[in-house]
Amino acid sequence: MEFSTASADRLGVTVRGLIPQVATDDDIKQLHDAVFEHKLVILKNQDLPSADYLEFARRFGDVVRYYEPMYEHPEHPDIFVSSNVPKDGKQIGVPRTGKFWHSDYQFRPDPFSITFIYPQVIPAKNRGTHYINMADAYTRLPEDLKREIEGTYSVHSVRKYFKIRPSDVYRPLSEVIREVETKTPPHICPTVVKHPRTGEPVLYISEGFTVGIQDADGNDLGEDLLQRLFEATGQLDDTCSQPGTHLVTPEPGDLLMWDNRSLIHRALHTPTPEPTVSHRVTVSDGATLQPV
Ligand code: AKG
Repeated sequence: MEFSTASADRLGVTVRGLIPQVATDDDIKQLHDAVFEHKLVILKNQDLPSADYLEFARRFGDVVRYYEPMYEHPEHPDIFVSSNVPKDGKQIGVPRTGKFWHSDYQFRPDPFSITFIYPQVIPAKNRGTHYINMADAYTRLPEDLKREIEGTYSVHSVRKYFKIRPSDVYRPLSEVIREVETKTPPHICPTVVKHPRTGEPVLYISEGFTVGIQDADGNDLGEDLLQRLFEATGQLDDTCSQPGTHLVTPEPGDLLMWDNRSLIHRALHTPTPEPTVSHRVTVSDGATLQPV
């Protein structure tokens, strides 16, 4: 296995020469450490059948199946499919997923430790994913804003980006909203968490899933504070060009794995109808998020 780190303004580390099916425990440990050190690892030249992909991911934690079945791979339900390519005239998975800043499962108390993405069909133009390292973003916050959020808690919910399912057609919206709020109630987490592996403080908020901020007694601190945090971290910049925002454009054969508790991401979807398919697997290490 050969690791090469990107230049200072790029995110992550590239790994060549790994054959996941024969990876040793030491290989897995090195990769696991690299995910937490560099936040993003890109495994090059992969050609993995889905069953082997799942086996590989399982070596990093418990594979967690996404809670909404419409995203499932038809033969491997633990794989979440983002696709705009129908198979035999049928939609597989969900098109245009993740086109907003978020960390996967941030709206739940048990966010994934690592997200794996294995692109299957890559569009020629406008492809890739933007990332922000929220541990770095925290260190860049102005001191007065850091002080303002000390000891606060953020409220996360899926409600802004929950996708209407085919089975919701003809249902009253109020009923769907009630179901979303019951099944995935808003959850409250320290605004700055201590990363369970690295110990780093991470500003744990995203424009997609964070819907409120409150003090330790549960008093709402207002939308303005949240907007200032999104602004300061580059999440309101639709050009995604603020320092600290990184675009990663995969090549065929790339398998990406990243630290889902440090990075927030936002998919770049092509506005033209180019085919795109990717397979996502998520794992959990069971850690809960604690304040710094
Ligand atoms: C998540 O819930 O973790 C997602 O990534 C949702 C993506 C989407 O539905 O667009």
